[in-house]
Amino acid sequence: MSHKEQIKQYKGPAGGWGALKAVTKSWWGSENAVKNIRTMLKTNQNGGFDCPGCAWGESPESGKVNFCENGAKAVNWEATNRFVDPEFFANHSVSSLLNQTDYWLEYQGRITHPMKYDASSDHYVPIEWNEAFELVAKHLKQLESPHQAEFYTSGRASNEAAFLYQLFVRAFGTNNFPDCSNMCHEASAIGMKDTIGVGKGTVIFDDFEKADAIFVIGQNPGTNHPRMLEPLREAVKRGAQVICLNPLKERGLERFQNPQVPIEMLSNGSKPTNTAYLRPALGGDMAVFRGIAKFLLQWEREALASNGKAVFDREFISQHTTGIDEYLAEIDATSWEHIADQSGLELSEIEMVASMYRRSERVIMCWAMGLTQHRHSVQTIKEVANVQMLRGNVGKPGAGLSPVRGHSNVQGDRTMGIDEKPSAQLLDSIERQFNFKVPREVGHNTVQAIMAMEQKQSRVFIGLGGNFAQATPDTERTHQAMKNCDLTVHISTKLNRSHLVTGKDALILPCLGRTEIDTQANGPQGVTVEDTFSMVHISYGQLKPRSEQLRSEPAIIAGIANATLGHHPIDWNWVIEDYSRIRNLIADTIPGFKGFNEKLEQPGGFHLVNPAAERKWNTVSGKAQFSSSELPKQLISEALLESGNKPDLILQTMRSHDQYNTTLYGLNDRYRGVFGMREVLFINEADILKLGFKPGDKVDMVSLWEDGVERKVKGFTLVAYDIPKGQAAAYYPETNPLVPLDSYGERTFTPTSKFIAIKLKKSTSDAIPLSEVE
Ligand SMILES: Nc1nc2c(c(=O)[nH]1)N[C@H]1C(S)=C(S)[C@@H](COP(=O)(O)OP(=O)(O)OC[C@H]3O[C@@H](n4cnc5c(=O)[nH]c(N)nc54)[C@H](O)[C@@H]3O)O[C@H]1N2
Ligand SMILES: Nc1nc2c(c(=O)[nH]1)N[C@H]1C(S)=C(S)[C@@H](COP(=O)(O)OP(=O)(O)OC[C@H]3O[C@@H](n4cnc5c(=O)[nH]c(N)nc54)[C@H](O)[C@@H]3O)O[C@H]1N2
Ligand SMILES: [Mo]
Repeated sequence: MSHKEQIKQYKGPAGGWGALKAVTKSWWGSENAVKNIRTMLKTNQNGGFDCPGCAWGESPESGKVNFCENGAKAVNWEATNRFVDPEFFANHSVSSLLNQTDYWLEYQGRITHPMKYDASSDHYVPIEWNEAFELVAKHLKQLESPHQAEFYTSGRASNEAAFLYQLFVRAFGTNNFPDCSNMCHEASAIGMKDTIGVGKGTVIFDDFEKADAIFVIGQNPGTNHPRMLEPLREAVKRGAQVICLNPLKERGLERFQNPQVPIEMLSNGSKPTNTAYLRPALGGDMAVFRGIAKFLLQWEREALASNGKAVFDREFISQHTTGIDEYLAEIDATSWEHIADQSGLELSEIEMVASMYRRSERVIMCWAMGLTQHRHSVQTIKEVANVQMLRGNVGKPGAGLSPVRGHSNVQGDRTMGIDEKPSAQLLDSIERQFNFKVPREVGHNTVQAIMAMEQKQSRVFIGLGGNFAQATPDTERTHQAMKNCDLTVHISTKLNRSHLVTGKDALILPCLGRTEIDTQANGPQGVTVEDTFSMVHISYGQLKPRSEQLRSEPAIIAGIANATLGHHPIDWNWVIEDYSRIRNLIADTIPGFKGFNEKLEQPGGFHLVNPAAERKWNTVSGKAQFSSSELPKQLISEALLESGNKPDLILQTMRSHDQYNTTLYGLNDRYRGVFGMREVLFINEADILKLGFKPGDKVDMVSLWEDGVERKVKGFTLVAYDIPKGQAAAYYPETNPLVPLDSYGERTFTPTSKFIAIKLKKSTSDAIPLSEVE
């Protein structure tokens, strides 16, 4: 396969014919096409299979087949016929594999056998499952303290796998649960818990059909949650307002259609008039929402003075909330100048959005990484919640807060207890249920885990899925931290760079993917997941496993647990014979899961009750809490400002249309018009000229940070793009070496992947040649 590098503007719609064409192409490119199509047809249907793509949910009533281009890609990618078997590893040393691109590594196919790293030959060699489990047990038991091991989870793990994993790890003695959520929606969980008492979204699918306005903030659903385009399109069609806040003109968000209807477009212009697309500064959203609140307050005062119609929902505020006076004082204390300056918008634009918001009785606010990967993300999300509470837009039909989750079960994993700072309630419940003393110390999150490995305090790393080495910030430093370990273990489906950044010992434990039939002693097993609307449903794999050697995630966890702890606190091998036994344990331990196995029989699964959606507030005061945080004085770190080292640009790192996080399906980003390459930097044409370059030039990027360490990536092509001046955008994970490990969100420890101060230099290297696949 060769790749032609090309930049051309995308003119078509999103989610329509172009999308289907891309899927069809990937189907016919796959040797498994017929089987995959069969799998696709069962995707997301009742009693069928949960798409491993994203966490977007479906209406349980619809029962219709709904899949999207990227779900199709995810399924095809897993169902490939290509193998990474012992012979592959015999032919390729680890050092030689390290020279390949991430794209090449994953493209090699499914890992078929458990493998152990042999340092003397620098090759992975096959190992028997039981020996692998014994090796993990040996390392874990050698540690001076259970807190010297890190147990990572990526959000694709099922509820059953996650529950067993956390039980094993806590029985082992630690809460060291770094997880992908730490890099993702951590701020949403913290901000919402503080304000409305629960860290999950308050809306369900049906609310989208009832909303008068839907905000899409810092999110690119055309690529990352394509099934969300459908309810957005429906909303515009029935006259609801759709308001997007995104510095990039995302074509996939601006234009969407399905094959049956003509192009629709989100615009500020003439037609249709019920949409708006505003482009704030990176990190400017808190200021935008403070501005909306300031307009609402002004109008509320005018209404009070003239006996006009209230703007605030005064009844909601007085019955359900505390802290309004402090909050209003904080709004008054924030100057219009500060708001305009930090938001990157004109006040007239904020006024327009505020009036659209005011016009609507029922408003949903959706957001994703554009809000959560900043230093002040918690405050930003609280400000979004504040604005919603001013008009009672929480806990009523068609309204609410909707952090749109990423991985298909990232929300469920937290519900199951994958949490480095678990609630006392959860720990008490585990202690009661399983009769052992659970660790009460707060464990490590992702950034802390890296730091602990860096300092050689933590010596064992186990990853349940994911690609820790590439998804995390400060790549060079993180890789060194992993190499410091005595043992690294990855439970994975496909080869990735994390497998090549080995500890002294290293294991790859290959597992079944969600597309595959999982047969245990009592027959085929299903696993459950929780979507972004807190719907829990069961999923059965449909395809024959790629290799007889593969084990399920629960079986691998049980194997490790059994070798390490024996029958403590449960008989691990017995529970995995039939996953309904695991679900019975969940039912007895986790709130909301009573009668778990029975509830799953309902078509579409069941909804986990969200108290805030019923206006019950799980906060200290028992009320929803307005929070009055000051706008940050400036967005750039103070130390950097003082150093006088002025950045050329602020960079955000994001996803292309052809990737799933660190998994690259291809080198195209259709909606953004980039083909055959990923080392590109989107930048305003005026900035290109101002910095003395021309479009198409190759540059190196250096990030600026307080520690003065030079972090650099090389050979990026400048692409003139419709992006506000002073900003730039590039793909993750290629740019992760630029994100300093200690540049993270306040309270969240989420790397600030959407706000990196950079300087450009004329490239010192020719662009790295794109690796030819095969
Ligand atoms: N196909 C596909 N689907 C996926 C994934 C994937 O990689 N591929 N990943 C999954 C995961 S784990 C996640 S978390 C989600 C991620 O879903 P998204 O959050 O949509 O992912 P990003 O590509 O990071 O896009 C961030 C968007 O926010 C905008 N943005 C950046 N900074 C700011 C800001 O400061 N303010 C505002 N208002 N906007 C900003 C960017 O321009 C971009 O449009 O998608 C999930 N679904
Ligand atoms: N710069 C920057 N960094 C970021 C982000 C960003 O926007 N910018 N986004 C962050 C976000 S939101 C997230 S969620 C993280 C993602 O971090 P991770 O979840 O760690 O990364 P993924 O790329 O999703 O993991 C892909 C790997 O998972 C394995 N895998 C796939 N399916 C399965 C399965 O069914 N079971 C098992 N056991 N393994 C499987 C495969 O081996 C594959 O290589 O990255 C974060 N990092
Ligand atoms: Mo994510």
